[in-house]
Amino acid sequence: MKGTVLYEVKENIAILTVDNPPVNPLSDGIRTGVYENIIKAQEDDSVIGIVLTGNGRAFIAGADISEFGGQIEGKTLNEMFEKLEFCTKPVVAAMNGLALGGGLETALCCNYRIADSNAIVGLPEVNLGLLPGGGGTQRLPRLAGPAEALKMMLSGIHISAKKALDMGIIDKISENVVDDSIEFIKEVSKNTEHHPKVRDLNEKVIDARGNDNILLEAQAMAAKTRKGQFAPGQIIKCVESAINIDDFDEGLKKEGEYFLECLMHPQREAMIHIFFGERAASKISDLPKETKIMDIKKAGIIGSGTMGGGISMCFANAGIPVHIIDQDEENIKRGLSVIEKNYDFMVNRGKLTAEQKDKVFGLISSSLDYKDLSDCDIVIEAVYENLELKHKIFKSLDEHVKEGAILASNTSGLDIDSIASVTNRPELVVGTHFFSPANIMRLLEVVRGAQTSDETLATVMAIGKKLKKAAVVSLNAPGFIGNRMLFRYTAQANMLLLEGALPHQIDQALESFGLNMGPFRMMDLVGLDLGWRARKLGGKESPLHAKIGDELCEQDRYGQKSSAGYYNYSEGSRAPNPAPENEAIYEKISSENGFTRREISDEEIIDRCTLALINEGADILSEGVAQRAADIDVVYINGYGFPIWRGGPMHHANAIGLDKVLEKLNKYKEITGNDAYNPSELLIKLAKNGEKLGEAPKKEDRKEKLDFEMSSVANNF
Ligand code: 3H9
Repeated sequence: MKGTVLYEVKENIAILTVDNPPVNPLSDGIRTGVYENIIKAQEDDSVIGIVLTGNGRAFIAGADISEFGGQIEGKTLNEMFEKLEFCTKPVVAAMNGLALGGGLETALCCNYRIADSNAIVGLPEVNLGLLPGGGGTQRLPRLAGPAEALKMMLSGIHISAKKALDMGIIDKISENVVDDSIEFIKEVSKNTEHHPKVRDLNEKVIDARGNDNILLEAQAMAAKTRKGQFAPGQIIKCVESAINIDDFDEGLKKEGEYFLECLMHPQREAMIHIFFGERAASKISDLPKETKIMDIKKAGIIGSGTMGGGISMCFANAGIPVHIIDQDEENIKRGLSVIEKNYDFMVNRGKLTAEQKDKVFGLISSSLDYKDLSDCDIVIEAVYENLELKHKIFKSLDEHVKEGAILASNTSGLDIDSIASVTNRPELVVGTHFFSPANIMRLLEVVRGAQTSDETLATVMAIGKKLKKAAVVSLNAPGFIGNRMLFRYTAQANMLLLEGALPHQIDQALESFGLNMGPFRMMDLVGLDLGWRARKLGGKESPLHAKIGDELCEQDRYGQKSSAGYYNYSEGSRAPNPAPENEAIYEKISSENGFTRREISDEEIIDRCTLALINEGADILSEGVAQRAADIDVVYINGYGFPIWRGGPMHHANAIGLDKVLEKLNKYKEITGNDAYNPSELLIKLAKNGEKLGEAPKKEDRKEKLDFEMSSVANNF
């Protein structure tokens, strides 16, 4: 069994300590341990009460997520909760640290809750496609009121001990939870034999009866923030039961039924795949465990534009001083004022206090001189995509930045080895591809060059964790992981347009599949002119899939920036309006290129665009550019708006079945003749063996990596 519960008696109080490092989840050994030790304490006549606490930094981080979907051993959570709640002696939860999910639910089954001032509580099950199925949906509304409880459960937010006290979730804050809990039991035991149970506190739920607004507001919140997800609706139904059903156990029973539906739902598996996928992504298989991690005390950023500013905020938010360099004073002034506006916005929304803002903003300095970067431990270049310019910058950085410091590029697809080659420290050069807006987007692609050292890579991954990013390693290959997939995906969206579908139909189909934003809205946002200008400059003909976009650019339709692209935009608005005037262009380009426009179903649109992602993802994996399929999923969910509840494109492929994926690829190859649907060899092999997309093949079995010189992907960045 996993985990143990330590037992000791101090001053006639039994102290049960949950020990299951690093964060004390409720694995079988813990459930059984708590259950048996409660019986032991009850049977010991000298014991007058029980303190339940955790070892290390957590009280209890929740149910053991790795057990979901498998066979459960030992006592069940419900048996443990019942033992706690109906214990004949008073039980205090001494919440020494994190109390999340089943951890908070454990505390809610105790008579009293005393928390350390640094403790964090929350019911984040929704992030795993689940609901708080250990009584949380019935007990939290009884303490915090249904409206606040719903907000907590639908957002999955972590809240501080201070806030939990204000909300009535805990009874007291203490700097010494175990000793204070012992004293507390001794004191209350003198005055009463009746110790409160949360299940009996009905006032707040009864007050909410008949108030439809509470549930309506929750539904609106779920629709806005959790589009397409199954668990939020189940949570709301549970709270509705808590409000309307008199019998607490009947409410618990309903919760159990709704929980089971979540547990069996494919979204649960998809979301837990991402939970473990994000953690696995930080583990690099060929890095020795003892790899040294450098101390990063100060960072430098080249460029004060949108990316440079956002990256600077990430470092400052993590408490790391950061120095920005730009080539002219005006740029810096503008960049700093954008950063300050972003912080002011956070203050206005109550996400930061004015003092906190002064502190983080105070960590950002700036100047025009590369010499001012001499004491930085890492410098990240964030200027526009031009290899020559990057060469010039890295030569200068190599000259001015101290020996041993890391030099990183924020390039979204240029050759890191080429950038490293102009320095005398290629082992310290690495790609750090942040996504815009960098202070908000979680994805960080870490690009490992041919000479990037183990220490450099391990250090940058550690920085990623410190900056609260989902960091994923990519080998140095055109478009890395995300943009290479995006390129294949948008190319297919464009082919569908050429063949007869319209932008709004394609966008709507993919948005109904769960994408945050359809491809044409996205292309309008990014600007259609970037690729067009690059092709014009290079004297290159437009590839087939870019012909319509390039023609729109010829007519000054660059996307949102010119208020016209695939859609029309009114002044100052980002809302897309139909552009019927484009239809003549679509028809002309289609016929010029030999296409007879046809009706295309939503199913074909979704299939073809997702297959393009899956097929390219499989190639990326077979080249070892990504370490494992889950890394690709983490990239596409955190950087490109793929729905988390589908678990990412690779998980989606595994869920459909790789034999089905192959069948569809072959079908669309036949219909369109398009090479994008030539199935990846890896897919063919895995489907044949009845296997799934997982780890990248061993080095000797890998396909040759895509070449920067030859690749059509590289020519588009
Ligand atoms: C639940 O409670 C359902 C109930 O309502 C009852 C239903 C009947 N289980 O994230 P880290 C592992 S659902 C198993 O790197 P941090 C994690 O995989 C649960 N393992 O550290 C990692 O392993 P490894 C509700 C878990 O400091 C290691 O611990 N609870 C669990 O950045 C360290 O994790 C949640 O959703 C777990 N519950 O963050 C909380 N939690 O070293 C989920 C962690 O092998 N957990 N591990 O890679 C978290 O949000 C973060 O892990 C936490 C720590 C904030 C706790």
